[in-house]
Amino acid sequence: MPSTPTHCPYCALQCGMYLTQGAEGLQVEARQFPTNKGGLCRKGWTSAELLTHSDRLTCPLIRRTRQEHLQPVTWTEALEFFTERLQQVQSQHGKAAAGVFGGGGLTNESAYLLGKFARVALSTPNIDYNGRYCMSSAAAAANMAFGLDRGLPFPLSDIAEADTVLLAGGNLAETMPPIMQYFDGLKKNGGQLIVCDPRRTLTAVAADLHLQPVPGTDMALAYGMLHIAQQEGLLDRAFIQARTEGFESLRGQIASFWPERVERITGVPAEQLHMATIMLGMARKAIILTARGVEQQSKGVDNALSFINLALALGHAGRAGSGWGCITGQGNGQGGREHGQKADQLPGYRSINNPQHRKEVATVWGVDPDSLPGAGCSAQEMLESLGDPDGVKALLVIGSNPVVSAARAGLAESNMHKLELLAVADFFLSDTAKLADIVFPVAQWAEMDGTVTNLEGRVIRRCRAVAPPAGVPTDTALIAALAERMGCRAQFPSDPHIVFQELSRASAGGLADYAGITWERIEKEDGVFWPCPTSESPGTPRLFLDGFAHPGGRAKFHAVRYRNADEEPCQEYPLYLTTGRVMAQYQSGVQTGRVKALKNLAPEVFVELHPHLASQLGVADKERVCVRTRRGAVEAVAHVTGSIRADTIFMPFHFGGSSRANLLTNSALDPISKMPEFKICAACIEKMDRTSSKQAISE
Ligand SMILES: Nc1nc2c(c(=O)[nH]1)N[C@H]1C(S)=C(S)[C@@H](COP(=O)(O)OP(=O)(O)OC[C@H]3O[C@@H](n4cnc5c(=O)[nH]c(N)nc54)[C@H](O)[C@@H]3O)O[C@H]1N2
Ligand SMILES: Nc1nc2c(c(=O)[nH]1)N[C@H]1C(S)=C(S)[C@@H](COP(=O)(O)OP(=O)(O)OC[C@H]3O[C@@H](n4cnc5c(=O)[nH]c(N)nc54)[C@H](O)[C@@H]3O)O[C@H]1N2
Ligand code: SF4
Ligand SMILES: [Mo]
Repeated sequence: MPSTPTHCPYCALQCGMYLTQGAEGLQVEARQFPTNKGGLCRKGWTSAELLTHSDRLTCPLIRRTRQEHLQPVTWTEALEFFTERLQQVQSQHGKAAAGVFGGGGLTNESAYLLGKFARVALSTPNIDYNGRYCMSSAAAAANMAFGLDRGLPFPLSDIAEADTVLLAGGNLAETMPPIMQYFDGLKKNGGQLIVCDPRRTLTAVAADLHLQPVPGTDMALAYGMLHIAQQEGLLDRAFIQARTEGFESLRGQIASFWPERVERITGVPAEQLHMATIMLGMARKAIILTARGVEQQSKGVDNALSFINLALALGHAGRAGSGWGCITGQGNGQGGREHGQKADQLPGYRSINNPQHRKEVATVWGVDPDSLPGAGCSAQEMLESLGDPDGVKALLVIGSNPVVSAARAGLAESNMHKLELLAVADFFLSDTAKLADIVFPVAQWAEMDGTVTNLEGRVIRRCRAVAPPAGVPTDTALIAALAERMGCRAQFPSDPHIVFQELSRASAGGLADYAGITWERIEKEDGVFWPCPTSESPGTPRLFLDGFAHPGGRAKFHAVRYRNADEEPCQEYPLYLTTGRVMAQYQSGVQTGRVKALKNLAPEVFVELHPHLASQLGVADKERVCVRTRRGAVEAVAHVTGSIRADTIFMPFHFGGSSRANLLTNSALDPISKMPEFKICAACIEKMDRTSSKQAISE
C-alpha cells in the first residue's frame, strides 16, 4: 500500500508524517522532516482515528426554528436554506450584517478563498478568525518593530546553534513536544535556556534558569533586564546606532526599572534577573521567544514589544543565528492571517485600507476596487456585538469553536442565540455547531490537498491520503458552492491547486509574497520559506539580515509603559487565574476529546493550585472545587502542586459545556491587537460544600 507523505492536522510545528492504509484504517508513521526530525507527539500519532470516528458529520443539518432539533437534509435544501436566510438578512439589515469567523487550522487555500468569499460574495467587511486569539499581539508588535510579521524570522535549527535562548510565556514541552529536540541540541552544544513562566512547567524544568514572575509583569521584567544590561555595559551600541531608531525614547523607562523595584513587581529575585541578563547579554548568538503567556493579555502587544526592545538593545536581531521570534500556535496560524481572513488584511499581507493594495487584489479577483468593503471588526468584538442593531446577524463559522474558546464565552454563547442565521462548517458537532441553524459537514485534513505555513514561515504541503465520506465536500468546494449559489459572478475555483495558483498571483508584490512558490517546489524542497517572489528565488529562511522591513531598513524601539492587568486580584477575588494547555488535548477539544487515549490522559477540567493555598482553603488534592470570577463559576478537580506560584491558579481551556475555563475569563482587549486577556483575571476558589447552596452561575 503506498504511503502518503503529509503533516499533522494540529499545531504549528506541522510535524511530518506518513499515512498508510492498513487493515484498521489509516496508520500514522513519523516522517523525517526538518521541523520534527522524525518525532511526533501523541496527538499526531492518534490523529487518523478521527477520520472514521462514528461522530463524523456526513450530511448537512438544518433547523427552521430554534425549538426544533437539527435534521439531516439534502445539499440542495441546505444551500437553498443558507442563501435564502442570508440574503434576507442582508437585504433587511445591509451587507455588513453578514459575518464570517474563520480559523487558523484552515489551509492557505481555504483561508484565501474564505477572505475572497467575505469581500466579494458577501460584500461584508466583517470577517475575522480565531488567530485573533492567538497570534495578533505578536503580529502587531513585529509589524511595529520590524515592519513585517512572520512568527519566527529564522528556521528552528537556529535554536540549537544559539548560546542563550529566553522563552517567555511558552510551555513547549507540552504544546509542541518534538520542538524540544532543538532545546536539547542547544544544551548539548553548551548553550543555555531561560524560561519565564509563573508555573514550573515541564519546559521550565528543562531550563538552566527559571524565572517565575507574577502573571502580567513581564514588561517590568524586560525593562529590568535592560536596566541591568545598561549598568553592566552589555548594550550593543554599534548595533543600536547602525540598525535601529528610537532607543533614546526608552531612557526614562529603563532608568525607572531598577532591579529591586522589578523584584517587588515581578516577584523574581534580583539575582536571577541579573543572571538572566548576563546570560543573554554575553551571548554571541541569542534568541528571545515569546508565546501566548505574554501575548494573550490586554497589554500583549506592549509585552511583546518590550521583549523585542531587549533583543534589539543587545544586538540580538537581524543577524544570522540571533533574533526575536514568536511561537505560532495553530497548524496554519501563520498562513491563515497572510491571505485575508483578518479583518484588515488582504492576500499577501496587504492592507485593506491601502488604495494601491485594494487595486492589486481587485485586479486578480476581477472586481472593481471600490466594490471591496473596508476593515471589519475583530473576532471578540464581532462576538460581543452579535445581534446588536449594527452588529452581525448572520454568521458563518468555519474552522473554529468560539463558544468554548472565546474569552467570556458565556456572553459569546448567549449572543449566538440572537442571530437570525448561524451556520457552522465542521466535521464534528462542536459546541458552536450545536447552536447552529445549519451545519455543513466538511472533509478532514487527510482527505484534501493544500498547503499550510508553519511557525517558521515555511510553506508546506498537506496531501490527500483518502477520499472524504460520500457527499462531504472540502472547505474550498463548500465555499465555491456557496459563492455560486449566491449568484456571485467572480470566479471561485474549488480545486485547491488552482486556488493556490491564484493565491500566489494575489500575493505577488505583497510582504508575504508566494509568487515563486509552487506545490511541486514545496514537495521537492521540504517546504519553501516566504517571501519567495520568483521561481529563481530560494525563499527566505532568515529575514532582516540586510535590513528590517521598515522604509530605511531600521528596526524601531517602542517606549511602552508598564501597566497592570485589566483585572487585578482584590479581597473578593484574591487570586490570579491563568489559562492554557495540556499535552493531551488540543484547543476546544472537539477533535482530541474524541480520541480515547488522549481523553484517558486528560479527561476533565482541573485547577492547579499551590499547597500553601490549598491548606489555607482546606482543599485536598483531587477534591472537586468551584473556581469563581466576576463572570461565572466552574467546577474543577483540584491539582495541588508546588510548581505554581501561591498567588496564581491555572486551568486548561480544552473542555466544553459547564467545564469551560472561558466562562471565567475576562474579555478586556489589547487596544492595538484586540487580543482578549485570556491569561489573567481575578478569581477565587470555593470548596464545593460552600458553593452547593449558591447556584454556580455563569452569564
Ligand atoms: N497540547 C496542545 N498543544 C498545542 C495546543 C493545544 O491546544 N494543545 N494549541 C496550539 C496553539 S493554537 C497555541 S497558540 C500554542 C500555545 O502554546 P503555549 O504558548 O506554549 O501555551 P499556553 O499553555 O497557552 O501558555 C504558555 C504558558 O504561559 C504561561 N503564562 C501565563 N501567564 C503568563 C504571564 O503573565 N507571563 C508569562 N511569562 N507566562 C505566563 C502559562 O503558565 C503557560 O505555561 O500551542 C499549540 N500547541
Ligand atoms: N482561556 C483560553 N482560551 C483560549 C486560549 C487560551 O490560551 N486560554 N487560546 C486561544 C487560542 S491561541 C486559540 S488558537 C483558540 C482556538 O480555539 P478554536 O478556534 O475553538 O479552536 P479549535 O478547538 O481547534 O476549533 C476548531 C474547530 O474547527 C474544526 N476544524 C478543524 N480543522 C478544520 C478544517 O480544516 N476545516 C473546518 N471547516 N473545520 C475544522 C474542529 O473540529 C473544531 O470544531 O482558542 C483561544 N482560546
Ligand atoms: S507537535 Fe504539533 S504537529 Fe507535531 S505531532 Fe504534536 S500536535 Fe502534531
Ligand atoms: Mo493558538
